[in-house]
Amino acid sequence: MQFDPLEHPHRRWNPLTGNWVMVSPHRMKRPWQGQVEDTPPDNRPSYDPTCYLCPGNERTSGAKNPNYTDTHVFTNDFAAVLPQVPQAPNDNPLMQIGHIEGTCRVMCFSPRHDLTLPEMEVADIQKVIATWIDQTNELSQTYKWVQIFENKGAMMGCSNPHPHCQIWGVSILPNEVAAEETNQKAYYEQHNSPMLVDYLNQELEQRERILVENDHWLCVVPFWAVWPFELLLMPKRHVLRMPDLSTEEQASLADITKRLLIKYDNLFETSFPYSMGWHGAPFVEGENFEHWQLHAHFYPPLLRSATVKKFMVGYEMLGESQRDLTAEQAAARLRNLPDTHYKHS
Ligand code: H2U
Ligand code: ZN
Repeated sequence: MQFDPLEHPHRRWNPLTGNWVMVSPHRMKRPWQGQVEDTPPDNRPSYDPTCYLCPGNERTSGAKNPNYTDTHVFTNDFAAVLPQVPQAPNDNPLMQIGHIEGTCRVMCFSPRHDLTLPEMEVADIQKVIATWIDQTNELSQTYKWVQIFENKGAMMGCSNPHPHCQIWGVSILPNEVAAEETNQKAYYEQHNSPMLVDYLNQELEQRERILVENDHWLCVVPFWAVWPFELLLMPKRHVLRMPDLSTEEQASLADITKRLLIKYDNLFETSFPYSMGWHGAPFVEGENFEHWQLHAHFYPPLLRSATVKKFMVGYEMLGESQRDLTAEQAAARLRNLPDTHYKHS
């Protein structure tokens, strides 16, 4: 019998994290139901007087939002990390305590309460990217890691539908990033080339997992995806960090972001929930980070419809992640969806 990746259970390796994921494609033999389940209609007003992110409104802290017109950034009133923390004793190897300092900011994408990124104009998404770059430049003066992330949708624990993300600056490299640092560095030392640039070139050759691309960006369902419709977005050029993007690459990023998020919304004709975030080279004076490639991860929880999510339980908690739909099948489904948002078609 010959091995067929569309037929036989197998494991795939994630070279960024060093983890394996189990793929069970034979289970996909079941015909695709493709049903679209009912979700409550999304009829938000463009301004909500009770929203703590809308312009001019008061937040829990008593602070008042300015009448901002594009993006707006403020320090989280309930920040998870603080700029100054005393050193804790760390003398018990089984109960170690690590020191961390940092700051948490909230960033509104738009004054419009009713919009989401895929429904915003490309020019306005470009302003979001410009603010991400300004914030990264500012926070990297103090912190070695700047994490930009968006939790979208109640299913991902997002507390407010007003389009926003969070930006944390921290004094340490968190787990996911530390693994990416170690693995990209080891790959570079062995191959003398950045891992994700080599990977990107293979994806461009094979063209089996591409969802959308433009002159400067490539978006794929990564070979090692865990979440059913997980995505990896990367510049086609070797770029270490977001502030290194040219103006043209930023405009092009706004374009591809809108296109990929429209595909997401069209998949189940719902405002698609996800956690997304950016990873780039850390900020440490005098250290070489040539092994890094800037990228964004998109982790959506949905599996089969607007209401059926994938649970990471059982074998996944106790053994390792598992999926049925292959990365290639997921990419084809997304690629074949219309480029016009379902609300406007
Ligand atoms: P989500 O992205 O998870 O929805 O978080 C929004 C953040 O907004 C959340 O971390 C903060 C919460 O602490 N927040 C304020 O800073 N001020 C407020 O008045 C309410 C919420
Ligand atoms: Zn609002």
